This record gives sequence, C-alpha cells and structure tokens, in this order.
Amino acid sequence: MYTLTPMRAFFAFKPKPEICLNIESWRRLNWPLLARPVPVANYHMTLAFLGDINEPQLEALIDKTSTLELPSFKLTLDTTGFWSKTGILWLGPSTPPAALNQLAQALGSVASSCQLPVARSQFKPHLTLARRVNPPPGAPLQLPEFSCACSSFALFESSQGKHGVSYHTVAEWALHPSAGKRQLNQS
Ligand code: 2AM
Repeated sequence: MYTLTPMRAFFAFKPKPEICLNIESWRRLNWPLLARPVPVANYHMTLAFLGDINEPQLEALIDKTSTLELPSFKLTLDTTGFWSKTGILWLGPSTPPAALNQLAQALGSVASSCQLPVARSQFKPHLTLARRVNPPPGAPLQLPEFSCACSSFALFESSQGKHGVSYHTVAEWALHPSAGKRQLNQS
C-alpha cells in the first residue's frame, strides 16, 4: 500500500559548499541590493524538473536512475543571464559540457518512462541567483569564473515552509570518470 502524499521533486546538481559560498560572495559584491536573492543553501542546477510525484513513481525513478552509467565532468560557471518574464537572474556555463547535456537527457528519459514528461527543449543549464528581479539587473562588474567538479547528482524534494522553500535530498548518485555509477544514499 502506498501512503506517501505527492512530493514536488527534481533532479539537480549542487556545487560543493565552498563554491556556493564563493558564488554568494561574488553575487553580493556585484548585485548587493536584490530583493529576493536565493539563499546560498538552495543553490543548485536543475537537471530535470519532475513536478508532483507519487510513491510508485518515486520508487521507479530511483530504480531506473540507479541503472544509469554516466561520466563525471567539470563545469565552469562563467556567464550570467536574466529572464525578464520570470525575473530570474542566473549564473551558468557559457559552454555546457556534452556530459551535462547527456546527464539531463538521460534523466529526462527516466522521467518520461515513469510517466513524468520533462520538456527537454527547455533545458538551459543555470543556477538561479535571484527571482522576480525588477528592474533588470546590470552586468556584473566582475566576470564570474567558478569551476565545479560534477561527480554526483541528486533527487530533491522541494517543500514550501513558513520561511520559504527548502530542498531535501531524497537520493543521491555518483558519476565516475570512466565506469558506472554508485548510489550513495537513499532516505
Ligand atoms: P530554476 O531551476 O529556474 O531555479 C525546483 O523548483 C527547481 O526546479 C527550481 O530550481 C526551478 O527553477 C526548477 N524548475 C524548472 N521548471 C520548473 C517548473 N515548471 N516549476 C517549478 N520549478 C521549476
């Protein structure tokens, strides 16, 4: 019997804490007055947004993701952008590595096979720095250059609380330079 209420879920890559803190310092220096910056603890790059999932879908997602064998890669976050419709100010790679697109595509396929279609045409790798930014922010004075080793990714649950949204790691998988994958934990 399945008892879990639907959870809002997504696959994402989180840079290491020290890199997130460097990104936040740079963000504060270059755009000190943003009204709605993303808290540093929430920094992530979405690989596939799933929306609400139920328990059978969660189990299937974890099982199928655990069969993936995908390589680790390096990512350089060296460009910024602004989407005026949502007011999203973001940081991302000017040249996304092929392995990043491959990972997002593989997770999109896993999601589709669990009846959770992900719009692949919309994949634009980015880390959201602030939301509902208005007026449009200027260009940063210091160009970003943050190198990240992407050696794992996770399935997150997004929860809305009194103090805003928070993300909880549901399951995490390793990526390896050459062979295979290893599931790190599951809660
Ligand atoms: P973002 O990647 O632009 O920041 C959890 O909600 C994460 O999934 C957020 O990072 C969010 O936006 C991303 N996301 C992608 N598509 C979404 C959608 N249709 N609704 C909500 N969040 C979405």
